[in-house]
Amino acid sequence: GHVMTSPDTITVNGERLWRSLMDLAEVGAYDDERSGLRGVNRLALTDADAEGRRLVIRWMEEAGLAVRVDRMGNIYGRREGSDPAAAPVLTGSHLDSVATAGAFDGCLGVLGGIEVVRTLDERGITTRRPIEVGVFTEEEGVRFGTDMLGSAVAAGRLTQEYAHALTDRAGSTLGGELTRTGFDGTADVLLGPPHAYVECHIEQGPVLAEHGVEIGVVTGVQGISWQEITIHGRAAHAGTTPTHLRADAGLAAAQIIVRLRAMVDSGEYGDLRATVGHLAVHPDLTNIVPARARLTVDLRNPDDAQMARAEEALAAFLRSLEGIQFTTRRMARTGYVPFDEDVRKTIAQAADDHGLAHISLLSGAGHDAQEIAALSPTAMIFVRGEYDGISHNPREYSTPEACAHGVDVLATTLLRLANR
Ligand code: HGY
Ligand code: MN
Ligand code: MN
Ligand code: MN
Repeated sequence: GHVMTSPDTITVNGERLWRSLMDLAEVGAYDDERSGLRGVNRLALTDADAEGRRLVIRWMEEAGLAVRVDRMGNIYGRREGSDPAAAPVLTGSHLDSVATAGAFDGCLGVLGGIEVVRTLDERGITTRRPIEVGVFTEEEGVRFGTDMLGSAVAAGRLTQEYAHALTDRAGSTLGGELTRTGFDGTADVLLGPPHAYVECHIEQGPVLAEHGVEIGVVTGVQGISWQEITIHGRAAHAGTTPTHLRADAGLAAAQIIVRLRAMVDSGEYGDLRATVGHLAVHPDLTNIVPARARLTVDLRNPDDAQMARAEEALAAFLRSLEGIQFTTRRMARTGYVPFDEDVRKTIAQAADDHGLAHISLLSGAGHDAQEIAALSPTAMIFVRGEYDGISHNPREYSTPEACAHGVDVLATTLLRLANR
Protein backbone atom coordinates (compact mmCIF):
# COMPACT_ATOMS: atom_id res chain seq x y z
CA GLY A 1 0.00 0.00 0.00
CA HIS A 2 0.99 3.70 0.04
CA VAL A 3 3.87 4.19 2.47
CA MET A 4 3.28 7.26 4.63
CA THR A 5 6.59 8.85 5.52
CA SER A 6 5.51 10.61 8.69
CA PRO A 7 8.29 11.82 11.01
CA ASP A 8 7.50 9.08 13.49
CA THR A 9 7.80 6.31 10.91
CA ILE A 10 11.43 5.32 11.32
CA THR A 11 13.55 2.58 9.79
CA VAL A 12 16.56 1.00 11.46
CA ASN A 13 19.95 -0.05 10.12
CA GLY A 14 19.19 -3.61 8.97
CA GLU A 15 22.82 -4.47 8.20
CA ARG A 16 23.96 -3.44 11.69
CA LEU A 17 21.10 -5.43 13.23
CA TRP A 18 22.00 -8.51 11.17
CA ARG A 19 25.71 -8.25 12.08
CA SER A 20 24.85 -8.13 15.77
CA LEU A 21 22.60 -11.18 15.41
CA MET A 22 25.36 -13.13 13.64
CA ASP A 23 28.04 -11.99 16.12
CA LEU A 24 25.90 -13.05 19.09
CA ALA A 25 25.16 -16.41 17.42
CA GLU A 26 28.90 -17.18 17.61
CA VAL A 27 28.63 -17.26 21.40
CA GLY A 28 27.81 -20.82 22.45
CA ALA A 29 27.96 -22.00 18.83
CA TYR A 30 28.42 -25.72 18.10
CA ASP A 31 28.48 -28.01 15.07
CA ASP A 32 25.14 -29.82 14.94
CA GLU A 33 26.07 -33.16 13.38
CA ARG A 34 22.45 -34.14 12.69
CA SER A 35 21.79 -31.10 10.48
CA GLY A 36 25.36 -30.20 9.51
CA LEU A 37 24.56 -26.65 10.60
CA ARG A 38 26.07 -24.35 13.21
CA GLY A 39 23.70 -24.37 16.17
CA VAL A 40 23.59 -22.33 19.35
CA ASN A 41 23.60 -23.73 22.88
CA ARG A 42 23.36 -21.09 25.62
CA LEU A 43 21.31 -22.60 28.42
CA ALA A 44 20.42 -20.06 31.11
CA LEU A 45 23.36 -18.97 33.30
CA THR A 46 25.86 -21.34 31.73
CA ASP A 47 29.23 -19.84 30.83
CA ALA A 48 28.00 -19.42 27.24
CA ASP A 49 24.91 -17.52 28.38
CA ALA A 50 27.03 -15.38 30.69
CA GLU A 51 29.36 -14.56 27.78
CA GLY A 52 26.40 -13.60 25.59
CA ARG A 53 25.00 -11.44 28.38
CA ARG A 54 28.31 -9.62 28.83
CA LEU A 55 28.55 -8.99 25.07
CA VAL A 56 25.02 -7.55 24.97
CA ILE A 57 25.66 -5.39 28.05
CA ARG A 58 28.71 -3.98 26.24
CA TRP A 59 26.54 -3.20 23.20
CA MET A 60 23.93 -1.60 25.48
CA GLU A 61 26.56 0.63 27.08
CA GLU A 62 28.03 1.54 23.66
CA ALA A 63 24.49 2.59 22.71
CA GLY A 64 24.43 4.92 25.72
CA LEU A 65 22.03 2.85 27.82
CA ALA A 66 22.24 2.91 31.62
CA VAL A 67 22.40 -0.78 32.55
CA ARG A 68 21.10 -2.38 35.75
CA VAL A 69 20.86 -6.05 36.76
CA ASP A 70 18.24 -7.27 39.23
CA ARG A 71 18.27 -10.12 41.77
CA MET A 72 17.07 -12.57 39.12
CA GLY A 73 19.80 -11.60 36.69
CA ASN A 74 17.26 -9.72 34.55
CA ILE A 75 19.11 -6.96 32.68
CA TYR A 76 17.55 -3.56 31.81
CA GLY A 77 19.17 -0.93 29.60
CA ARG A 78 17.54 2.49 30.05
CA ARG A 79 17.42 5.40 27.56
CA GLU A 80 16.25 8.54 29.33
CA GLY A 81 13.29 10.57 28.10
CA SER A 82 12.52 14.28 28.46
CA ASP A 83 10.21 13.29 31.33
CA PRO A 84 12.33 10.91 33.44
CA ALA A 85 9.47 10.48 35.91
CA ALA A 86 7.21 9.04 33.20
CA ALA A 87 6.70 5.29 33.17
CA PRO A 88 9.06 3.87 30.53
CA VAL A 89 8.12 2.00 27.37
CA LEU A 90 9.73 -1.42 27.71
CA THR A 91 10.89 -3.76 24.97
CA GLY A 92 13.22 -6.78 25.01
CA SER A 93 13.12 -10.57 25.23
CA HIS A 94 15.65 -13.26 26.28
CA LEU A 95 19.20 -14.37 25.39
CA ASP A 96 19.17 -17.84 26.93
CA SER A 97 18.55 -20.56 24.35
CA VAL A 98 17.55 -24.20 24.16
CA ALA A 99 20.37 -26.69 23.51
CA THR A 100 19.74 -26.94 19.75
CA ALA A 101 18.92 -23.33 18.96
CA GLY A 102 19.29 -21.01 16.03
CA ALA A 103 20.37 -17.36 16.01
CA PHE A 104 17.01 -15.62 16.40
CA ASP A 105 14.78 -16.96 19.22
CA GLY A 106 14.84 -14.22 21.89
CA CYS A 107 17.94 -12.53 20.49
CA LEU A 108 15.97 -10.65 17.82
CA GLY A 109 13.90 -8.88 20.48
CA VAL A 110 16.90 -7.85 22.56
CA LEU A 111 19.19 -6.81 19.68
CA GLY A 112 16.22 -5.21 17.93
CA GLY A 113 15.60 -3.05 20.99
CA ILE A 114 19.23 -1.94 21.05
CA GLU A 115 19.09 -1.17 17.31
CA VAL A 116 16.01 1.02 17.90
CA VAL A 117 17.97 2.95 20.54
CA ARG A 118 20.94 3.45 18.17
CA THR A 119 18.57 4.68 15.46
CA LEU A 120 16.82 7.15 17.76
CA ASP A 121 20.22 8.52 18.78
CA GLU A 122 21.35 8.82 15.15
CA ARG A 123 18.17 10.72 14.31
CA GLY A 124 18.62 12.94 17.39
CA ILE A 125 15.16 11.94 18.57
CA THR A 126 14.25 12.50 22.23
CA THR A 127 11.10 10.76 23.42
CA ARG A 128 8.99 11.98 26.33
CA ARG A 129 9.05 8.62 28.08
CA PRO A 130 12.21 6.68 28.85
CA ILE A 131 12.69 3.55 26.76
CA GLU A 132 14.08 0.38 28.35
CA VAL A 133 15.44 -2.79 26.75
CA GLY A 134 15.01 -5.87 28.95
CA VAL A 135 16.75 -9.27 29.00
CA PHE A 136 14.84 -11.86 31.04
CA THR A 137 16.56 -14.79 32.72
CA GLU A 138 15.72 -18.46 31.91
CA GLU A 139 12.90 -17.74 29.48
CA GLU A 140 13.25 -21.22 27.97
CA GLY A 141 12.96 -23.04 31.29
CA VAL A 142 14.96 -25.96 29.93
CA ARG A 143 17.75 -25.81 32.52
CA PHE A 144 15.89 -25.06 35.75
CA GLY A 145 12.51 -26.50 34.76
CA THR A 146 10.21 -23.47 34.78
CA ASP A 147 9.86 -21.29 31.68
CA MET A 148 9.53 -17.49 31.56
CA LEU A 149 11.18 -17.54 35.00
CA GLY A 150 12.86 -14.10 35.08
CA SER A 151 9.84 -12.28 33.69
CA ALA A 152 7.41 -14.19 35.96
CA VAL A 153 9.39 -13.03 39.02
CA ALA A 154 9.66 -9.47 37.62
CA ALA A 155 5.86 -9.45 37.24
CA GLY A 156 5.33 -10.87 40.74
CA ARG A 157 3.73 -14.18 39.69
CA LEU A 158 6.60 -16.28 41.08
CA THR A 159 8.82 -15.38 44.02
CA GLN A 160 12.56 -14.82 43.84
CA GLU A 161 13.00 -17.37 46.67
CA TYR A 162 11.17 -20.04 44.65
CA ALA A 163 13.24 -19.24 41.56
CA HIS A 164 16.61 -19.13 43.34
CA ALA A 165 16.01 -22.59 44.83
CA LEU A 166 15.27 -24.30 41.47
CA THR A 167 17.92 -26.81 40.47
CA ASP A 168 19.19 -28.18 37.18
CA ARG A 169 19.78 -31.89 36.48
CA ALA A 170 23.25 -31.68 38.04
CA GLY A 171 21.84 -30.12 41.24
CA SER A 172 23.10 -26.56 40.72
CA THR A 173 20.64 -23.94 41.98
CA LEU A 174 19.62 -20.91 39.96
CA GLY A 175 20.69 -18.70 42.87
CA GLY A 176 24.11 -20.34 42.91
CA GLU A 177 24.49 -19.93 39.17
CA LEU A 178 23.56 -16.24 39.37
CA THR A 179 26.38 -15.80 41.89
CA ARG A 180 28.84 -17.96 39.94
CA THR A 181 28.30 -15.99 36.73
CA GLY A 182 28.27 -12.61 38.47
CA PHE A 183 24.67 -11.86 37.46
CA ASP A 184 23.36 -11.81 41.03
CA GLY A 185 22.39 -8.18 40.58
CA THR A 186 21.07 -5.93 43.33
CA ALA A 187 18.29 -4.02 41.52
CA ASP A 188 14.81 -4.70 42.90
CA VAL A 189 13.32 -7.66 41.09
CA LEU A 190 9.73 -6.37 41.08
CA LEU A 191 9.54 -4.35 37.88
CA GLY A 192 7.90 -0.93 38.14
CA PRO A 193 4.95 -1.16 35.73
CA PRO A 194 6.01 0.07 32.29
CA HIS A 195 3.68 2.31 30.29
CA ALA A 196 3.62 -0.47 27.68
CA TYR A 197 5.66 -3.53 26.67
CA VAL A 198 6.28 -4.54 23.06
CA GLU A 199 8.34 -7.63 22.22
CA CYS A 200 9.61 -8.46 18.75
CA HIS A 201 10.13 -12.21 18.22
CA ILE A 202 10.35 -14.70 15.37
CA GLU A 203 7.04 -16.49 14.82
CA GLN A 204 8.58 -19.96 15.17
CA GLY A 205 5.78 -21.36 13.03
CA PRO A 206 4.42 -21.49 9.44
CA VAL A 207 1.47 -19.06 9.60
CA LEU A 208 3.02 -15.81 8.29
CA ALA A 209 4.75 -17.65 5.45
CA GLU A 210 1.50 -19.45 4.54
CA HIS A 211 -0.29 -16.08 4.36
CA GLY A 212 2.61 -14.48 2.51
CA VAL A 213 2.86 -11.61 4.99
CA GLU A 214 5.84 -10.08 6.76
CA ILE A 215 4.40 -9.05 10.12
CA GLY A 216 2.35 -10.83 12.77
CA VAL A 217 0.34 -8.70 15.20
CA VAL A 218 0.07 -11.15 18.10
CA THR A 219 -3.34 -11.46 19.79
CA GLY A 220 -2.16 -13.44 22.82
CA VAL A 221 -0.32 -16.53 24.08
CA GLN A 222 -1.86 -19.97 24.51
CA GLY A 223 -1.81 -21.80 27.86
CA ILE A 224 1.19 -23.94 28.89
CA SER A 225 1.28 -26.92 31.27
CA TRP A 226 4.58 -28.64 32.09
CA GLN A 227 4.80 -31.63 34.42
CA GLU A 228 7.31 -34.35 35.21
CA ILE A 229 5.99 -37.91 35.69
CA THR A 230 8.08 -40.48 37.54
CA ILE A 231 6.93 -44.07 37.05
CA HIS A 232 8.02 -46.77 39.51
CA GLY A 233 8.15 -50.32 38.16
CA ARG A 234 10.50 -53.10 39.24
CA ALA A 235 13.92 -54.06 37.83
CA ALA A 236 13.81 -57.69 36.63
CA HIS A 237 15.70 -60.06 34.36
CA ALA A 238 14.82 -59.57 30.69
CA GLY A 239 15.16 -63.27 29.98
CA THR A 240 13.69 -65.08 32.93
CA THR A 241 10.79 -62.79 33.91
CA PRO A 242 7.45 -63.78 32.31
CA THR A 243 5.15 -60.92 31.31
CA HIS A 244 2.65 -61.36 34.13
CA LEU A 245 5.43 -60.87 36.70
CA ARG A 246 6.68 -57.62 35.16
CA ALA A 247 6.16 -54.07 36.41
CA ASP A 248 7.67 -52.42 33.36
CA ALA A 249 8.11 -48.66 33.83
CA GLY A 250 9.31 -48.27 30.26
CA LEU A 251 6.13 -49.81 28.88
CA ALA A 252 4.02 -47.42 30.97
CA ALA A 253 5.98 -44.45 29.62
CA ALA A 254 5.35 -45.64 26.07
CA GLN A 255 1.64 -46.06 26.81
CA ILE A 256 1.48 -42.48 28.09
CA ILE A 257 3.13 -41.11 24.96
CA VAL A 258 0.75 -43.02 22.68
CA ARG A 259 -2.23 -41.97 24.81
CA LEU A 260 -1.30 -38.29 24.57
CA ARG A 261 -1.20 -38.45 20.77
CA ALA A 262 -4.61 -40.19 20.78
CA MET A 263 -6.00 -37.38 22.96
CA VAL A 264 -4.70 -34.75 20.53
CA ASP A 265 -6.03 -36.63 17.48
CA SER A 266 -9.43 -37.17 19.12
CA GLY A 267 -10.17 -33.43 18.89
CA GLU A 268 -11.94 -33.75 22.23
CA TYR A 269 -9.57 -31.30 23.95
CA GLY A 270 -9.72 -28.38 21.55
CA ASP A 271 -6.46 -27.31 19.86
CA LEU A 272 -4.38 -29.42 22.25
CA ARG A 273 -0.67 -29.98 21.58
CA ALA A 274 1.25 -32.54 23.63
CA THR A 275 4.98 -33.21 23.70
CA VAL A 276 7.11 -35.65 25.68
CA GLY A 277 10.47 -33.95 25.28
CA HIS A 278 12.38 -35.69 28.07
CA LEU A 279 12.26 -39.50 28.50
CA ALA A 280 14.69 -41.58 30.56
CA VAL A 281 14.57 -45.09 32.02
CA HIS A 282 16.61 -46.54 34.87
CA PRO A 283 18.82 -48.53 35.11
CA ASP A 284 18.84 -48.00 31.35
CA LEU A 285 20.51 -51.34 30.55
CA THR A 286 19.69 -53.81 27.79
CA ASN A 287 18.76 -56.86 29.84
CA ILE A 288 16.85 -55.28 32.73
CA VAL A 289 13.14 -54.46 32.74
CA PRO A 290 13.08 -50.70 33.52
CA ALA A 291 12.55 -50.08 37.22
CA ARG A 292 11.86 -46.41 36.73
CA ALA A 293 10.89 -44.07 33.92
CA ARG A 294 10.91 -40.28 34.02
CA LEU A 295 9.24 -38.13 31.38
CA THR A 296 8.10 -34.57 30.93
CA VAL A 297 4.71 -33.71 29.46
CA ASP A 298 4.36 -30.31 27.75
CA LEU A 299 0.70 -29.47 27.00
CA ARG A 300 -0.40 -26.37 25.09
CA ASN A 301 -3.97 -25.16 24.64
CA PRO A 302 -5.49 -21.74 23.83
CA ASP A 303 -8.57 -22.68 25.88
CA ASP A 304 -8.10 -22.93 29.64
CA ALA A 305 -11.09 -25.23 30.17
CA GLN A 306 -9.88 -27.63 27.50
CA MET A 307 -6.39 -27.57 29.05
CA ALA A 308 -7.83 -28.55 32.43
CA ARG A 309 -9.82 -31.37 30.83
CA ALA A 310 -6.68 -32.66 29.09
CA GLU A 311 -4.69 -32.58 32.34
CA GLU A 312 -7.48 -34.49 34.11
CA ALA A 313 -7.71 -37.06 31.31
CA LEU A 314 -3.97 -37.70 31.58
CA ALA A 315 -4.20 -38.08 35.36
CA ALA A 316 -7.08 -40.55 34.96
CA PHE A 317 -5.05 -42.54 32.44
CA LEU A 318 -2.12 -42.75 34.86
CA ARG A 319 -4.43 -44.08 37.57
CA SER A 320 -5.71 -46.72 35.15
CA LEU A 321 -2.24 -48.26 34.58
CA GLU A 322 -2.06 -51.66 36.29
CA GLY A 323 0.57 -52.39 38.89
CA ILE A 324 2.39 -49.13 38.35
CA GLN A 325 3.13 -46.49 40.99
CA PHE A 326 3.78 -42.97 39.76
CA THR A 327 4.36 -39.44 41.06
CA THR A 328 3.83 -36.19 39.18
CA ARG A 329 5.57 -32.85 39.74
CA ARG A 330 4.14 -29.67 38.26
CA MET A 331 6.90 -27.62 36.63
CA ALA A 332 5.08 -24.73 34.95
CA ARG A 333 1.50 -23.64 34.41
CA THR A 334 0.18 -20.52 32.68
CA GLY A 335 -3.24 -19.85 31.21
CA TYR A 336 -4.19 -18.15 27.95
CA VAL A 337 -2.99 -14.52 28.02
CA PRO A 338 -4.70 -11.96 25.74
CA PHE A 339 -2.65 -8.95 24.52
CA ASP A 340 -3.71 -5.30 24.68
CA GLU A 341 -6.01 -3.96 21.95
CA ASP A 342 -4.48 -0.47 21.76
CA VAL A 343 -0.90 -1.70 21.61
CA ARG A 344 -1.93 -4.16 18.88
CA LYS A 345 -3.54 -1.29 16.94
CA THR A 346 -0.36 0.76 17.28
CA ILE A 347 1.66 -2.15 15.88
CA ALA A 348 -0.79 -2.68 13.01
CA GLN A 349 -0.72 1.05 12.15
CA ALA A 350 3.08 1.01 12.19
CA ALA A 351 3.08 -1.97 9.84
CA ASP A 352 0.66 -0.13 7.53
CA ASP A 353 2.85 2.99 7.60
CA HIS A 354 5.83 0.87 6.62
CA GLY A 355 3.78 -0.63 3.80
CA LEU A 356 4.08 -4.08 5.36
CA ALA A 357 1.23 -6.60 5.13
CA HIS A 358 0.26 -8.07 8.49
CA ILE A 359 -2.16 -10.51 10.04
CA SER A 360 -3.31 -11.13 13.60
CA LEU A 361 -2.37 -14.47 15.09
CA LEU A 362 -2.11 -16.33 18.40
CA SER A 363 1.33 -17.22 19.69
CA GLY A 364 1.92 -20.99 19.85
CA ALA A 365 5.10 -20.42 21.88
CA GLY A 366 5.38 -18.94 25.34
CA HIS A 367 7.08 -15.55 25.68
CA ASP A 368 8.16 -13.09 28.36
CA ALA A 369 5.38 -10.82 27.08
CA GLN A 370 2.81 -13.22 28.59
CA GLU A 371 4.24 -12.37 32.05
CA ILE A 372 4.77 -8.62 31.58
CA ALA A 373 1.15 -8.41 30.37
CA ALA A 374 0.21 -8.63 34.07
CA LEU A 375 2.01 -5.31 34.66
CA SER A 376 1.13 -3.19 31.64
CA PRO A 377 -0.52 -3.05 28.21
CA THR A 378 1.48 -5.57 26.21
CA ALA A 379 1.65 -7.02 22.70
CA MET A 380 4.11 -8.65 20.32
CA ILE A 381 5.40 -8.29 16.78
CA PHE A 382 6.13 -11.54 14.94
CA VAL A 383 8.73 -11.84 12.20
CA ARG A 384 8.24 -14.42 9.50
CA GLY A 385 10.44 -17.52 9.45
CA GLU A 386 11.73 -19.70 6.62
CA TYR A 387 11.46 -23.53 6.39
CA ASP A 388 7.92 -23.57 7.89
CA GLY A 389 9.22 -21.39 10.71
CA ILE A 390 11.12 -24.30 12.25
CA SER A 391 12.59 -23.34 15.64
CA HIS A 392 14.38 -24.91 18.62
CA ASN A 393 16.46 -26.33 15.76
CA PRO A 394 19.64 -24.93 14.18
CA ARG A 395 17.71 -24.61 10.92
CA GLU A 396 15.74 -21.71 12.46
CA TYR A 397 16.09 -18.86 9.98
CA SER A 398 14.58 -15.48 9.14
CA THR A 399 15.99 -13.35 6.32
CA PRO A 400 17.86 -10.09 7.00
CA GLU A 401 14.95 -8.25 5.33
CA ALA A 402 12.34 -9.97 7.51
CA CYS A 403 14.34 -9.11 10.65
CA ALA A 404 14.74 -5.49 9.53
CA HIS A 405 11.02 -5.19 8.74
CA GLY A 406 10.11 -6.47 12.21
CA VAL A 407 12.49 -4.08 13.94
CA ASP A 408 11.30 -1.17 11.74
CA VAL A 409 7.78 -1.81 13.02
CA LEU A 410 9.18 -2.12 16.56
CA ALA A 411 11.02 1.21 16.22
CA THR A 412 7.96 3.09 14.98
CA THR A 413 5.73 1.46 17.60
CA LEU A 414 8.10 2.25 20.49
CA LEU A 415 8.57 5.85 19.26
CA ARG A 416 4.83 6.44 19.12
CA LEU A 417 4.15 4.80 22.51
CA ALA A 418 7.00 6.77 24.11
CA ASN A 419 5.41 10.06 23.05
CA ARG A 420 1.95 9.27 24.34
O1 HGY B 1 8.40 -23.23 25.48
C1 HGY B 1 8.14 -22.18 24.89
O2 HGY B 1 7.05 -22.01 24.42
C2 HGY B 1 9.19 -21.10 24.76
O3 HGY B 1 10.06 -21.44 23.72
N1 HGY B 1 9.91 -20.95 26.00
MN1 MN C 1 11.72 -17.19 22.69
MN1 MN D 1 12.26 -20.72 22.62
MN1 MN E 1 -3.62 -2.72 8.47
